[in-house]
Amino acid sequence: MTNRESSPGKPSRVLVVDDEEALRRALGRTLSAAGHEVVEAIDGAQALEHLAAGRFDAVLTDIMMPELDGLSLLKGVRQHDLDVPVIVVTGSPTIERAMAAVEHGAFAFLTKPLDLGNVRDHVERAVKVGRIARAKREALEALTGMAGGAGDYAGLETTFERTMQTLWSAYQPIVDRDGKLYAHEALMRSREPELPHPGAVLDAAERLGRLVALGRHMRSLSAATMADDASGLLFLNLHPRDLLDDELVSLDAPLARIAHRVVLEITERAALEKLGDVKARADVLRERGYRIAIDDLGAGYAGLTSFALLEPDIVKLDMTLVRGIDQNATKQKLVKTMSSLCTDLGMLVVAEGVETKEELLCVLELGSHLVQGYLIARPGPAFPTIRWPL
Ligand code: G
Ligand code: MN
Repeated sequence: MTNRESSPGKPSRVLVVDDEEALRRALGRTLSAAGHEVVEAIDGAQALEHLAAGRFDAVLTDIMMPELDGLSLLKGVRQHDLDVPVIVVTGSPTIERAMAAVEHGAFAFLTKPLDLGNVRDHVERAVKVGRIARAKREALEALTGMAGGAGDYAGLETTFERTMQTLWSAYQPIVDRDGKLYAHEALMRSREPELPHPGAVLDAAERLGRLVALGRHMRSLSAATMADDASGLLFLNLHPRDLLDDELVSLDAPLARIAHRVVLEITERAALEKLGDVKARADVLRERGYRIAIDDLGAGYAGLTSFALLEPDIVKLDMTLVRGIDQNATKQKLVKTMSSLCTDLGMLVVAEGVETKEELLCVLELGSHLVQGYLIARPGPAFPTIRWPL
């Protein structure tokens, strides 16, 4: 194990996979010059042999290759190593390819002609992120004493299947300025000790290429609950990958019948622009009757791509903006500006993660239309009781 372990001091090993010799060599030279130890492979099959023989810190692979192509390689890589970042290169970008790459956990998706400096920067980042992921897993394994643990593909698959059987939806009320119920947000919850948090479940689904199945399962659970409740409004979290699932826009989908009572939340944390024609998808969803919300607004993304792409009906302010807002002038200014801009644009603003009465008074004063948080109700089985402290 020790000789295969990567530590920050060692040169990083990068596997470059491309059937085009001139390009492969040029990439190899660039990356060697940047201090990486480069191993070249002429196709996916050869790459898998290298991966079986030793650990890499990053893989850079072409998509179109004879024998085993880049996407099959991406799937194969995950059976050997759940952490190594894979950068996928393509000559002809299509939404389908980008989708498949995302689904199988590609770290980045680059289009030819390649700018070698840009490739070098991506590899640099990939190596760092991969090392963080590995260190995190090693720490987790040491702490939980799970040899292999979630690092073992077959084991992870079994755990994930078990998790799917016990997943349930908690609901958290979203209320208006008078404390009256406006909607419930459905939140994924797991009873599986090895994947106890929604983040862990999503992470496993992503590694296993099961995001689509997970999204469908959660939507059907919520659809069943909401069908019993004749008029309630449902907020539902989508993974960006769900946006590209045809089942989501299908008229036969479990949720389709109550689409006019559903607000789909799409997180601003994701790089949506990578996902192809998100705008067209959002338009189809709106045609079906769904409304769209941007989730976690202000959680670190500076740009406003998500606004332009999604034209949301509702905006949810990230709880990092809400926490302690009564004590923080910068947060107050930001929330005030966002609330008034959104109001002008006809969008409703939800302040998430309200925990204290002071925070509640403050976000209402600054113009939030709706509020959600532990102060009002913790997420729980359908449906928790609302406490309104004002
Ligand atoms: O990404 P999204 O905004 O959908 O995540 C909501 C998460 O935040 C849920 O897991 C929910 O349990 C949690 N949450 C909801 N209200 C509060 C709150 O008032 N405080 C904190 N810390 N977490 C909250
Ligand atoms: Mn949410």
